[in-house]
Amino acid sequence: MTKDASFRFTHAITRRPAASITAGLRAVDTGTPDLATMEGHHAAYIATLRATGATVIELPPLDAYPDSVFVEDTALCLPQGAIIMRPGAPTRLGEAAEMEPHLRALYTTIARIEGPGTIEGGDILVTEREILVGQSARTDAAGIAELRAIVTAWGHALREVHTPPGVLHFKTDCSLLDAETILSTERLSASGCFEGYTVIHTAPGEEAAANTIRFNEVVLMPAGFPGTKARIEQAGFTVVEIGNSECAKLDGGMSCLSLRFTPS
Ligand code: CIR
Repeated sequence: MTKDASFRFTHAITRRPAASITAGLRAVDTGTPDLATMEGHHAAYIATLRATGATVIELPPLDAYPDSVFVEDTALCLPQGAIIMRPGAPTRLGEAAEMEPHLRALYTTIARIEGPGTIEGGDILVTEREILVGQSARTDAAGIAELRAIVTAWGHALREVHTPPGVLHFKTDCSLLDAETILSTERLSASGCFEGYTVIHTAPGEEAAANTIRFNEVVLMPAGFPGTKARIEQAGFTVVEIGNSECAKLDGGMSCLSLRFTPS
């Protein structure tokens, strides 16, 4: 890939949360998300992306899809083109088709996971040297095989890894900080999947801080994890904290809320 293409981007796509967010999927019920609070957090997230100089597209709410604020799961955006995913959650399958026209408007090359396998963007970590994909309750072997055929033809190496049991997505537990550095929970890195990278671990008891995004000069991380924040800052990164209390009730975090890319 072009240098730093895994964390420097000209564009992002987001979608405003819908009133139906109260019906969003969750592994464990820890309370109903509050729409107004989530909208405030979402606005701060978008403002932070924009402050880096990027163009941020805000799509309107989609009431028919309670989880549609989590746009990351609908597509994988690479320098060569965008790939429309096939979400494994039946209530989310239609979200991918909703995203496709917006990517077609920006990219000349669009591919699609046709099925029957399933794959969600939350299970895919793109680094400077490879694409890591974790099987999970949402992403299966057939979905990964289809993705592999597409990205291999575009010159990428795809490596299959494992999402820890009980964790929604591979990236629930990790994120890319720069070309060499990954933030990870200890339970995920213990599998050995990040050999050859520099790993910064989330602080004890702060596993929920693992899902951050590096976007141009900043790292956006969920607010309220001082130990992990200090570790990231000590490594020289500029951190912006974003409220995530409402998305967290639906197992969502920083990466889920945007597609980040440089169209080609
Ligand atoms: C779901 O279960 O699909 C949503 N409630 C959360 C999706 C989070 N997406 C992501 O981590 N990429």
